[in-house]
Amino acid sequence: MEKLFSIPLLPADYETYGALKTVRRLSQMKSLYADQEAADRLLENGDPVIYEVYELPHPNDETDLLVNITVLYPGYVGDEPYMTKGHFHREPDTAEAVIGLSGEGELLVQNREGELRSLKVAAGRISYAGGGWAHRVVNTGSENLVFFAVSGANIVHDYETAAELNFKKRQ
Ligand code: S6P
Ligand code: ZN
Repeated sequence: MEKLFSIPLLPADYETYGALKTVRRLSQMKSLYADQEAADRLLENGDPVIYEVYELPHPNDETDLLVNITVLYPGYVGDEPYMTKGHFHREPDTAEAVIGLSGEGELLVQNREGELRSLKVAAGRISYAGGGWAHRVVNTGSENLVFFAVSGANIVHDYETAAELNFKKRQ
């Protein structure tokens, strides 16, 4: 894909332009949920899709931007709503902006010291997490939560540190 484009900000249009689609199912992130028995019960009846990420196929040189759309489905594991895995950025630890396209939820952010904050995600609203803040989106509504996320394409996703903290308040 040429690095000059103007396309609709919709998953279907991203697919038309050859987006890479990553499907995240419960079995791939089960350990992140607090209620493991509830997760096991759900998995007995299949492996629900929690979210899908659409990434445009232009080469990600370090001067580019990642401009992904995520569709986060509504649902619960026990009493915990469906959520993304969540990650820190490293090399370099740069910011990310999340812009809601439809639905509603929250952007949980947590720094490496464990401080936890929550920012609203909704259509027409931008939520910004500066460097040093791991970010996870949670669908607190009853519809699909569709959001656009933009960050530098030079980041490395650090899922491990975010999973250790897991967006929980320190005891
Ligand atoms: C990438 C950006 C989003 C997420 C997506 C899924 O930097 O933050 O595209 O990748 O929302 O979240 P996660 O935590 O599974 O990558
Ligand atoms: Zn990110």
